Amino acid sequence: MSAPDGATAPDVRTTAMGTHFGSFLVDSRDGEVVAVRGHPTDPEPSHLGESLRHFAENRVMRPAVRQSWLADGPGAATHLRGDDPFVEIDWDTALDLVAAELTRVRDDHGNSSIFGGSYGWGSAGRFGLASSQQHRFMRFFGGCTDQKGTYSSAAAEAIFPYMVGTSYHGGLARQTSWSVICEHTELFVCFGGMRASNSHVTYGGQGPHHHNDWVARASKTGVQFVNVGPLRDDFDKSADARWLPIRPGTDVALMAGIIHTLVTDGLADEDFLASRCHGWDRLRAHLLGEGFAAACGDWRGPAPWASAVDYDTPKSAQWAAEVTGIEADDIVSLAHEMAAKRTLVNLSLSTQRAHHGEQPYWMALALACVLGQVGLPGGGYAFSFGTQGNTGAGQTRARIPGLPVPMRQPGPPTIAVSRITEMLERPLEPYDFDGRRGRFPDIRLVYWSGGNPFHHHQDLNRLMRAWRRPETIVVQEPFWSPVARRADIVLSATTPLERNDIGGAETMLIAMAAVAEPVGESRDDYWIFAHLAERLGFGEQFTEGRTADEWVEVIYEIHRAADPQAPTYEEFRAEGYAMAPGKALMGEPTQVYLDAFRADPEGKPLRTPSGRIELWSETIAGYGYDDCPPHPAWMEPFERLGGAGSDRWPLHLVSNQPRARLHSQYDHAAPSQATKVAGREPVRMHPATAAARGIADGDVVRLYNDRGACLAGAVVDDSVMPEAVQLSTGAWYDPAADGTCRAGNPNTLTADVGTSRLAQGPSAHTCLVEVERYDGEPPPVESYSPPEIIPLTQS
Ligand SMILES: Nc1nc2c(c(=O)[nH]1)N[C@H]1C(S)=C(S)[C@@H](COP(=O)(O)OP(=O)(O)OC[C@H]3O[C@@H](n4cnc5c(=O)[nH]c(N)nc54)[C@H](O)[C@@H]3O)O[C@H]1N2
Ligand SMILES: Nc1nc2c(c(=O)[nH]1)N[C@H]1C(S)=C(S)[C@@H](COP(=O)(O)OP(=O)(O)OC[C@H]3O[C@@H](n4cnc5c(=O)[nH]c(N)nc54)[C@H](O)[C@@H]3O)O[C@H]1N2
Ligand SMILES: [Mo]
Repeated sequence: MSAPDGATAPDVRTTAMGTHFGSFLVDSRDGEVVAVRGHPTDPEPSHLGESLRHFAENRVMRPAVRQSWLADGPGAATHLRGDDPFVEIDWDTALDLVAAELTRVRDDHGNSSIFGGSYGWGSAGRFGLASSQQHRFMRFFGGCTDQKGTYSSAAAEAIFPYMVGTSYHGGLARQTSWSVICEHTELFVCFGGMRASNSHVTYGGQGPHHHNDWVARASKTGVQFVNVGPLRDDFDKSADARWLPIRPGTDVALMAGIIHTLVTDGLADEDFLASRCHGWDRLRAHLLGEGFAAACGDWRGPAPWASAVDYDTPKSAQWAAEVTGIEADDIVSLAHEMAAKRTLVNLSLSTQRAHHGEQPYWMALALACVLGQVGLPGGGYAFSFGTQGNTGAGQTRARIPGLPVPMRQPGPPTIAVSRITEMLERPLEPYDFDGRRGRFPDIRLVYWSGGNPFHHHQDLNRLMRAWRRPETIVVQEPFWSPVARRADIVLSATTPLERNDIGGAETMLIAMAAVAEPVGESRDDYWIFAHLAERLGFGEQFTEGRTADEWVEVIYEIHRAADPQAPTYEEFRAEGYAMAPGKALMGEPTQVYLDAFRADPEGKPLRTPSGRIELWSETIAGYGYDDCPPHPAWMEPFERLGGAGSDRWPLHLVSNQPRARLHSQYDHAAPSQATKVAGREPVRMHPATAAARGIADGDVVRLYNDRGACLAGAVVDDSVMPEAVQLSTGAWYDPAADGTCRAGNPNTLTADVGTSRLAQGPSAHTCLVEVERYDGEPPPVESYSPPEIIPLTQS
C-alpha cells in the first residue's frame, strides 16, 4: 500500500495489520517493525498495538521434540513435560513424526482418542486463524474429539436459548444502541462495570474503537451509571459512575433482593409479567419464600434442585444485604430508583464466569421484566457493554468469509470446552452437559494450535497433573509460551506479521500484509497442516491445490461475489482496507433489544416453548439437575466472601482481563513487562488489606489457598474493595518445584469446577485466597526465556 502520513523514511514500508484489539498501520524496515500506528479509521487505537513490535522475540525457531519423548517414544516420562530439554529437528523429520503418531493413535484407538478442540484466540486473520486451519485438517483426517462453548461466555451461551429462544451471540448483535441509550436511559445499572480496557477487544477483529466516546456522550446527556462490582475503576472516572461494591459472586442475591422489594412495595409491572413472561407466579413464590410446593408444586417430575435452592426464606433486601455486603437501605432505594427511572440493566461476562454462572443472566432478565421495561427504548435488559468492543455502537460484524471448514463427523464426541482436565482425569466416565449424558473419551493425543490452556484453564497445577496422561502432545506455537514448553512436539508457527491475510474488523476488511520473512525456520499453520495432510494422503483435499496467498485471494473473491461494490483484490491490497458497505446496516444504529416482541408478543413470539420470556423452563426442569433449577435462583457457590471457605480464605480473587495484553499474548513483550511490579504480575489491594498484612507498595507477595500459590508484586490502591484483591490473567505460568507460580498466574489459585451441569462453563471468578508478604530473596521468573534447547547441529 502507499505510504500514508507518518511514514518516516523512504526505506520504511507501511502495511496494514488486523488484530483482535483493532487495526493498525505497521511501519517496518528490513523486516523489523519500527512503529505501530492506529489505523486512520480508528479514533482511539488501543495501546496494545505496540506489542506487535516484539513479534520476533522469544520465538520457537524450528521444530523441537522433548528429549525423553524423542528417545523413548510416546508416553515416555510424561512427568518431565515442562522440565525436559527440547531437541531441535528438521521439518521433514518433524512432519514424519507427527504424521506417524496421528496415524498410530487413530489406527490403535480411533479418532475419538485425539483431542483437537484447540480453544484459543490465535490470529485474527480470516484465513490464518489457527483453529479453523486445525478443524479443517482434523475433519479431513476423520475427526477428533472437539469442544463446544467458550471460556468467555459458556454459561450465558447455555442459558440464553431457554430464556429467550435465541443464541447469546445472536442477542449480542441486537443490543440496544448507544444513540438510544443517550436519548432515553436515565439509569444504567452495570453488573461487573464497564471496563474501558476490555472494550479494546472483539474476537475475530475489532473495528474502530468507539466505546469510550459513547460512554462520555451518554454521561454528558445525563445517563447515570451504576457500577456494581469489586473495583471502582471498572468505569473510567469520566463516566462519573456511582460505585456499589458487592461481594463478587453474589449479584443474583442482590437482584433477588431488588425484585422482592419491587413486589412487596407494589412496583412490579404485573401487566408485563402476565402478558410477556412464562412462569412468573412460580418465581414470585420462590422469591417471597412461600415454600417449594407454592413454587414448584405442580411439577410432576423429580426435583433434585430442591435441595440446593432455599424456598422458605423470603429474598428480602435484608436477606440480600447479608449475602452481598450491601446495606439493606441501599438495596431498597436502588430498587425504588430503578422503578422510577428508565433503567437499563447490563451484565458483563465476568458475572457468569463463576459457579452457577447461568443464574446472573437469568435473574437479571427477571429483574428487567419485573421493572417492565424490556423492549422500551433505553430500558430493559442488556449485556456485554464493556465486555466486548463497540457493543451498542450500531456497528456489527459483516459476514466476511474465512477458510471453509467441513462439517463435523458424527462419531467423535464434543466436550464442554472447560472440562478438559476432567476429560483427561476420567476417561470413559459419564458426565452431564446441557441435557445430554455423554462419556469422556480416552485421550491419547492432544493437538493444539492458537491457544494456551496453561493460560486459560483453571487450577493449572491440577491441569499439569492431568496433562501427563496423554501419550503425545503436539503444539503449534510461534513463542515459547507456557503450553509450548509443556508439549512433546513443538511445531514452530509464524505470527500474522510473517504472512498475508484478510482481517475482518467488524464492517471493514483489512489487507493484512507480511512485514518480515518467517522468523527462524517457522512456518505458517497452513503450510504445516498442508504438509501433514500430504503425508496422510489428503493433501489435495486440504489445499485444493492452492498456496496460502491464493487462498487469501479466493476468500476475498467469495466476499466480493456477495458484495459487488467491493473493490478488486488488487485495489483492496493497494488501499490496505475496504469497507463492507450495506452490511453495516445489520446493526441498526437505533435498535432496541426485544422491542418487536414487546410491541406484539402474539404476532412476534420468541422461539421458546411458550413463545414468551421464560422465567420457568419446563425443559430445564426435565433435566432434573440439582445445580440448575428451572427458574432463576440464588444458590450458594462452592466458596464466597461471607460464605463457604471465607473463615480460612478472607479475600476474593478478581482474575479479570489484563489491560496491557490480550490474555497471555505478548506477556513477554515490553508493554506488558512495563506493568510488572518486582518483576511479577501486579496484584492490587486496598490500603487496609495491605496494612493488616504488613504489605507495602512494591513488595513481593504470595497469594495462596488449598489449590495453589503464586507470587505477585503488590500495588496498594483504594479502587479495590477491602475484601478483594485483583490479579489479572495472563502472566506466563512459571511453577517452581512446589507448584508456586513465580510470575503471578491467577489460575494456580482458581478452581476447576463446572458452572453447573447445564453449561459446564468455567468458574474462574469464584475464588477465595489469602495474601502474605514474601520475605527473603524471591526466586527469579524463568518463563520469559526459552527452555533448555539442544540445537539441531548437535543432535
Ligand atoms: N482466571 C481466569 N482465567 C481465564 C479468564 C478469566 O476471566 N479468569 N478468562 C478466560 C477467557 S474469557 C478466555 S477467552 C481465555 C483465553 O485463552 P486463550 O485464547 O488460550 O489465550 P491467548 O493467550 O490469547 O492464547 C493464544 C495463543 O495463540 C498463540 N498464537 C497467536 N497467533 C498464532 C498463530 O498465528 N498461530 C499459532 N499456531 N498460534 C498463535 C499465542 O502465542 C498464544 O499462545 O482465558 C480464560 N481464562
Ligand atoms: N485488554 C483486554 N481486553 C479484553 C481481553 C484481554 O485479554 N485484554 N479479553 C477479552 C475477552 S476474551 C473477554 S471474554 C472479555 C471479558 O469481559 P468480562 O468478562 O466482562 O471481563 P472481566 O475482566 O473478567 O471482568 C470485568 C469486571 O467484572 C468485575 N467482576 C468480577 N467478578 C464479579 C462479580 O462476581 N460480580 C460483579 N458485579 N463484578 C465482578 C471485575 O471487577 C472485573 O474487572 O474481555 C475482552 N477484553
Ligand atoms: Mo474470552
